[in-house]
Amino acid sequence: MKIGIVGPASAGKTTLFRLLTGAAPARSKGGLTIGTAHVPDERLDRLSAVFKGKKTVYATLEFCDLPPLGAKSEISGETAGKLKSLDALTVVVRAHRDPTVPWPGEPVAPDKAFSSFQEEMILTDLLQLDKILGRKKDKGRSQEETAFLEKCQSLLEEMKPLSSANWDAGELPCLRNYAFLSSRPVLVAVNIDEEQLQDHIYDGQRELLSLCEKASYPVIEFCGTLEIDISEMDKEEQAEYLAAYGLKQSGIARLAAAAYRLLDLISFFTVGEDEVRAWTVKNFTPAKKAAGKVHSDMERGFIRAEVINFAEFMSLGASLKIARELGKLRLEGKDYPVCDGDIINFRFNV
Ligand SMILES: Nc1nc2c(ncn2[C@@H]2O[C@H](COP(=O)(O)OP(=O)(O)OP(=O)(O)O)[C@@H](O)[C@H]2O)c(=O)[nH]1
Ligand SMILES: [Mg+2]
Repeated sequence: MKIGIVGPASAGKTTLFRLLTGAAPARSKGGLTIGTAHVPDERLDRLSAVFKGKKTVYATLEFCDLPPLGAKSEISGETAGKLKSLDALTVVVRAHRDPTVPWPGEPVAPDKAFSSFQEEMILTDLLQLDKILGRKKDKGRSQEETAFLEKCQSLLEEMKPLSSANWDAGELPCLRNYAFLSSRPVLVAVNIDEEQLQDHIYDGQRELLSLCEKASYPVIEFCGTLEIDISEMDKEEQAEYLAAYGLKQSGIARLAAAAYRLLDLISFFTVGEDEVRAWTVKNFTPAKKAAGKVHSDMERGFIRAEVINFAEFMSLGASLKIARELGKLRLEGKDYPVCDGDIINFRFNV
């Protein structure tokens, strides 16, 4: 799962990418700069404290730092190709007013920058759709497919991103197959300054939030310079610093968590003295398949999953022994849909 960081020039894309991916060196693949980000998880920290795990392994996400869009957020053919290879997009827009950071042209309010991007995404799809519909050799297209393409066309002509529509199970294969840009899940990251963070307001905020609500895009406001300071502090210092702004989590932690949810990903945990670890699966993954994440033998020889959810585990005094004695460790079969926060011990036999 890869998430592209995209937006106008100098919006703070690379700053965000570096904050998310930390010290790990970026890799380059297919013209993309890729880095791995940890998904902070307070539950995992607490489990690690309970089990005194020698190692704590967080869930990860891959982010890609992209070159800037055109002066009016135009998406070039080359960029469109890159964006289509990604599973979700984080659009960075600038609200901060630091005069030492030059704008690429006239200053653009964040809501305007975002709506330009959305329009460009829709226009890119319309162009692709025109080509598809005009293609002679595809005259043999099935009725379902034609209906799907027409539905796309009417949505796009109303300037609605394809991600905003409801798609039934029959349409989903088409949606995946055509990979239209505006069908991608989108998250909006607004780069604000400290004063705007303190006052909870910036120019264009109301308009931006309303646009994003309509399209069901989550919005994360972060202050790039402040996040750099925070990333250099230890945990205690971080907490104090954030509390002074009335925040519980850093913008980076909020963004990583939002990206995880955006991709419909959940975490289950395995616990032990050696390692306390979060594993990533799609929501509703059956237990047997989830076991395969940990080890292929566990999937092959799957017998049962011993499960307790994090919240219940903590409410029972954070003890597996007590949970077992009270019969609260459920034995689940191969089709059990794993839930976010499940602590699982896979029983297997190979
Ligand atoms: N004052 C201030 N400056 C910031 C903030 N975030 C980023 N910058 C500065 O803005 C400039 C551009 O930031 P980048 O992260 O390189 O932006 P970018 O979007 O990657 O830029 P391009 O890749 O050139 O399009 C740099 O000088 C950053 O130090 C912020 O929150 N506040
Ligand atoms: Mg950059």
